[in-house]
Amino acid sequence: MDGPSIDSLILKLHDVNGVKFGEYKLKSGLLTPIYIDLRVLVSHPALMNQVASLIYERVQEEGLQFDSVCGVPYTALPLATIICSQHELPMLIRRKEAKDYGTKRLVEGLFRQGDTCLIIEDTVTSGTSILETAEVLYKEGLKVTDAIVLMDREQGGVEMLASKGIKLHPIISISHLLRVLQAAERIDAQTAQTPHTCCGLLLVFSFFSHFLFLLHLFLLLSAGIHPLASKLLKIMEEKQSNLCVSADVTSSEELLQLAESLGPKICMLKTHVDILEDYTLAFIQKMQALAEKHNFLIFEDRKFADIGNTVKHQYEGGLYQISSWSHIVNAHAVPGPGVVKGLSAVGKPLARGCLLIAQMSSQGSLAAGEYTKAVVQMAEEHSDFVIGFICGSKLTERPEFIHMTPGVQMQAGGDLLGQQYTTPEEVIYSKGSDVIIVGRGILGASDRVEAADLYRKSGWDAYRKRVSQSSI
Ligand code: S5P
Repeated sequence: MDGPSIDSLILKLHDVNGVKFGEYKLKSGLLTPIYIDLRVLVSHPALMNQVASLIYERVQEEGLQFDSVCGVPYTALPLATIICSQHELPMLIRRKEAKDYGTKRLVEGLFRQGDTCLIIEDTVTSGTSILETAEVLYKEGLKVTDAIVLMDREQGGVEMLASKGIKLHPIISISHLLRVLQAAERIDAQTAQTPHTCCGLLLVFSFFSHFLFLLHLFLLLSAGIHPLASKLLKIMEEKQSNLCVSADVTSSEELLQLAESLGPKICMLKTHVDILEDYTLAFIQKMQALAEKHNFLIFEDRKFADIGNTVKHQYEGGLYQISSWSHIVNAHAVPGPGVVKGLSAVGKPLARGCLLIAQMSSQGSLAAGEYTKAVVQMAEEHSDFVIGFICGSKLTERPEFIHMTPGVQMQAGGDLLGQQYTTPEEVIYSKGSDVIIVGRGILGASDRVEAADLYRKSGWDAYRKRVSQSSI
């Protein structure tokens, strides 16, 4: 593949607004200096063909051997389709949503156990989306050794995927893209020097005064943490939110309304699907679409607490099929490590994560002292699936664990059934937790969106203050 064709492609991508500069406003309201959006390709068929050809050329140059091709949904799907159609290669489609009819397969297309599948992606930041697709393919018995990406934002994707056994072949690096655009006088030297190789955080935050804070998050992201934990940190940073709303309502319509209206304010939505009076898989698909639209994770607060074999069924099957849609679940450690092993057998191949309940917010909770210490040890021994804790305060300095705290309201106090409340400032700044979980503090407000924003701001200010002061 020659340099000139890549350089001309870069200019064309810029022409069609696939690459944007300036004070570009993200959905969250934050400003970002470089925005890459290759979804525009579908409106420019000639460009789409050019990109597809470049990808295929790279496949040939590398001499890659594979049995089928899978595009990461959705932007890379049409690219994979064109390549497979033009070169008569078998394709696989990875489903993103749980399907409530037919075969319930997560991968469509014919394949044999042990087949190798090549992954195609449009843009890579940390590599998480490629890994998520690979994990689904692994679960079906496929192998993934290589992935090709058009645009590499140079934020650790190559390294992260290499550590998981996947060789990433980028076609355009963001530094090259900036050089080409500067040479063509599309951007000035200052924009071309925008920091882009350190981490996405520096890209997204245009305020450098919080350098310590950014560096801290960057170190966390590069510490080889679970992809889901790193995804959560990135969502937090993009949306400036460490707020998880506990959507404890009993109608699915109200839950969807909450997800739609509070979605932009939160990093995570916590559900108790077993309190819904009208649960259906159609509802959960709408919920997944809202999680995608507003960029938040779903956490089903199922509190598994049985032997491994039972929790495996509870997680995967039954009415709720929790593993098919919930990014995160939680579990009590009372049964011993078997509970994590059972859940992990189902959740790990789907790139899901689990929180262990190390402390509880309710009065008289027995989850304390030596028990809590044993829970932390259990988490450390299963850090490939356990991403953190439900707890009241920071339990370990190991950066890969996320601490999430329920029992949060603007005023300390409690309810009549033993719930105890602490303020966001106390939980995040003083106790060192990372995420506040708020239910009735928001659900009981006359304006839920306004209340959510108050909690978001309070929690985030406390987080930034704490992280900025911590020694790195
Ligand atoms: O110790 C805990 C653990 C959890 S997950 N204490 C809790 O309150 N929770 C959950 O957090 C609880 O099940 C509820 O869904 C939410 C708190 O709701 P709130 O209305 O009291 O904020």
